[in-house]
Amino acid sequence: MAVPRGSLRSFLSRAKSALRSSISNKSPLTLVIGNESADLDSITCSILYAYLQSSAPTAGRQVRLHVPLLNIPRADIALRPELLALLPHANVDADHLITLDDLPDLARIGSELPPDITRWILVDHNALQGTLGSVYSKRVVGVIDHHDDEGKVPQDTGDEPRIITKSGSCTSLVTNYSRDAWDRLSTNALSSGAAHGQDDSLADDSAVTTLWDAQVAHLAMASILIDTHDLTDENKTTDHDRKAVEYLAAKVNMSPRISKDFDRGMFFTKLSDAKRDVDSLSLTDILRKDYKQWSEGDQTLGMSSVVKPVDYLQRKASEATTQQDGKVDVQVSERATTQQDSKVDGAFMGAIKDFAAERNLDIFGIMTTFTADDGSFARELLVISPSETGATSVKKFVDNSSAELKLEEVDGRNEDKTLLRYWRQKNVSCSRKQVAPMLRKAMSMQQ
Ligand SMILES: [Mn+2]
Repeated sequence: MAVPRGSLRSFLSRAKSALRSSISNKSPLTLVIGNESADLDSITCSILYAYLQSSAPTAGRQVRLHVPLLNIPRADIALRPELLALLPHANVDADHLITLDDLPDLARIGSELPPDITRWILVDHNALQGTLGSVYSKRVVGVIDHHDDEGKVPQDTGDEPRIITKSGSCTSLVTNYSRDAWDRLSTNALSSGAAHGQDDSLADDSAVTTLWDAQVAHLAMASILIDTHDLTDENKTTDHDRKAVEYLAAKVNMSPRISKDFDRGMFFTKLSDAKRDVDSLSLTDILRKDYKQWSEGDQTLGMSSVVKPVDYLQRKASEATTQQDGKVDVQVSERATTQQDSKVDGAFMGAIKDFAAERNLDIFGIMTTFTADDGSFARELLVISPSETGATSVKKFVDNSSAELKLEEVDGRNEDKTLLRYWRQKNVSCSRKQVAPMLRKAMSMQQ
């Protein structure tokens, strides 16, 4: 079933009710899902893909309603201040978003949402992880992604895309893939008068459809700007990203109502400031905010990406332990951007060991990014391993990758059977997208 062209807001409401009725009637369902870190990129590219493919015919393909699914529980939306800052620009409320809470309970999901009625499109990852992966990975019909190809999606995806290529943001790839469909949608809406009567405050159909386009364009542009530092990060920005931003800026400029107030630099700064403002979050929430997990054989790796240095996290941990009620409401000072190179202390070590133990991890890695005192972009990598096999994998990783990553040790020891390594990562061009595969390779060498 194709849906008539409407705003993103009305599309998300329709998609949510379609999901509900598919679950109760066992009727066919197509889902578009980003990765389980559910960063801004994963969220926006799944929504963009679902919105455009649900409304716009692509040659040779049946038009179906696509449901965009955030790969997190609803409560975790609150951990993403940059998303909350962005949603008003797209005229969407957090309640409109569709999350894992809208699926049946994971313990019964295979019977309540049988795999054979589902089709899955993966965006911003190319191997479905966890429970969803074990139940639905054979039902993946298409992928658009910018991570290393894990070879899990069949080479021939028929009418559906199989695009896996390097770009700063996956949303750029989805934007570029969808531009013909989007342009047809804008034109069709204008000629058919589909928008008529949906927004009385606007003078004519053209104003309505250009407004809807501008709102969707904001949503998409946000991730590309965040992932490429407003197209200035040379290590990340590709032609895909530049091309997509140019196209999206044109969509914004088509709307007289939106374009008069739009300033790309200010838009980027607003989102970037929101993303870096984690002072109100607890240490555990900061670690959960952008977290991914993988299994290799019988070992499990978890990795958190964090927008503050280890020193900041250490102070969060020690302040948390001095709070009677366990709530962190003390502001950690912005000395945080200064790299202190502190040794890892007891409170922090305890907190990250607990985090790893709760998830049964063999290796837990934390990658930090921040601006150093001299204004340069800096990275750190910290790894703990509470298991013997994990520790062996970490040593292999060090042998194989420390030269490439230019790791400089800040702290390293074994404590109560837990191995700890903490480095400055001088090769700042490698993010989790590169470092996780290096760790996973070291893990798989032990199988
Ligand atoms: Mn991404």
